[in-house]
Amino acid sequence: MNLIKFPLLLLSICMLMAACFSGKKNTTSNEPVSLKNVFKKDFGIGTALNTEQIQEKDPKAAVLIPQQFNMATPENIMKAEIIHPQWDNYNYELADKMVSYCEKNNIKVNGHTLIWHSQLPLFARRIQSVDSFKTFFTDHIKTIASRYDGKVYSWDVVNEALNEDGTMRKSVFLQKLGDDFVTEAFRTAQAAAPNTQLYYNDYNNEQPAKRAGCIALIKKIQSAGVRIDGVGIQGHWHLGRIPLKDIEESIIQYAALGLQVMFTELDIEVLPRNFQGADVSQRMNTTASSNPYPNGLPDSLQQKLADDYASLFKLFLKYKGKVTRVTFWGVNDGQSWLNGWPIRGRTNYPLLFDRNFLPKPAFNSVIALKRK
Ligand code: 9MR
Repeated sequence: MNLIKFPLLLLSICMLMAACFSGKKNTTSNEPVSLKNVFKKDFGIGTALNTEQIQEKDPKAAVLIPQQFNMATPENIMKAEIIHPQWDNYNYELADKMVSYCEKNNIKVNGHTLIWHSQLPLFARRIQSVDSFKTFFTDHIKTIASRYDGKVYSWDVVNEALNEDGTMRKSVFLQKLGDDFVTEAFRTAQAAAPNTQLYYNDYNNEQPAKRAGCIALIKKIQSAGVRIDGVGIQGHWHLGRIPLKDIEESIIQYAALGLQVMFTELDIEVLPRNFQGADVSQRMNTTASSNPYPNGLPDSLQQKLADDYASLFKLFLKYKGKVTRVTFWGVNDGQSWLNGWPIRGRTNYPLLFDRNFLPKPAFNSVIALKRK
């Protein structure tokens, strides 16, 4: 190679590498950097979808969702209260729309959720007789799981059946059906949806006591010869207090049961809160300091959030293969449930995209893990 051409060649290689590592654009096209592509070989990247997003009423979300995510969970519209409002009446409109929207955009749907004590329809809460409640329980699972078999990729068959100490929550299901109800839910789902992945989902089940209860529950299902394919750790955590050791231990222990491990409702609370978890019945009172950042998150906290997300994704990457999906609980900060819980009307910043759908430093820190 002659002396004139060599520096030119060197320059073009440098420019190509700079473009490649700039964190803004892919080199091969003008496509923005996308979570689902960057982590394609590692695990699925999901988001919760709300009604507006499913109906494509939100133009910016309509662009961002298929660009960034290859998996999605309906935030509310497949919960019993909405999909099964009366004994003999199922309302599939939004669930069908979700399925067709996701099919069109190559997004796998995780149905959420067949059996949960919360957001039950009024008629179900009023059922007195054990026999009628059993019929409701079985019909509900059979009808919905069979309708969507092959259309949704997976189901959270049972959600949040455990207390913090690992004992069974005294839900209406436990009271009416006894503590085999979880196994029975999976047995019924398995028969109705043989082509669908079946998961147990909970929050704080990375914590040792609750994890032990969760493992006992899973073993019980397995020893009854019933299929369970995965366990969801919701991942509603707090800034600066991500329980990385417990999360790592949980991935190892759950995977040792032969299950896929998923982080199913990931968000990081940056506002003051005096308890951990996601029990929707828990509330806090408004005080003068409960909404400290109505006009934007200070840079120092923005950075802390970026560091927390990077530590989490570093751990997820260490266990890729065992960790099969990471789902954020919402598309952008403005759409997060944490703006309204446990105190209404706060301005929260728990996700990777800001209120204008723009990537935050936390997005860049997560992407940067794959660019090292
Ligand atoms: O994000 C959901 C919010 O819009 C609902 O009002 C709330 C009430 O049921 O449920 C939220 O989602 C929950 C999920 O279904 C199960 N885990 C905890 C989530 C946050 O509360």
